Amino acid sequence: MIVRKLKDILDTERDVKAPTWCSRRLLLAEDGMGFSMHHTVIYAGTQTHIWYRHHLEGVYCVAGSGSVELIPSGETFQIEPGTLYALNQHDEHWLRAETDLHLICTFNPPLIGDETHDENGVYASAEEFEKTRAAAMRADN
Ligand code: 9YT
Repeated sequence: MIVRKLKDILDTERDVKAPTWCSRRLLLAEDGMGFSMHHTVIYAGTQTHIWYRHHLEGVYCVAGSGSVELIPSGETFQIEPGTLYALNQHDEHWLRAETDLHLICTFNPPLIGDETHDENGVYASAEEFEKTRAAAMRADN
């Protein structure tokens, strides 16, 4: 069994920080569950362009308020505690936070490490991520 506490991963390599959010990666691929699970905070007053071409993501709100707008249709859904949205079609979207938005996010396939969005709001596929990580390790040696 894996037991892990949020307080024990804060400010470690599992606490990934981006300009509009932080993502505390409670479960990653190496944990062998077949999905990753994160406690993510989207900062109040921000908007983030997201498009997970290589992943499916389920998002469950536990605190705060905001909205998700589908691109290109503009269809918008309010997010509040108790709301789930699932990007079951790799949906491109804007995520907006009115107050700090606390979200439990699950990814299939699981994230591997410190993935962050590229200029299109995309996380690299597992293959691309491992290739980049191996190249960075080679450059370090
Ligand atoms: C809800 C969402 O997609 N936020 C961006 C961060 C991402 N979910 C993550 O890696 O936790």
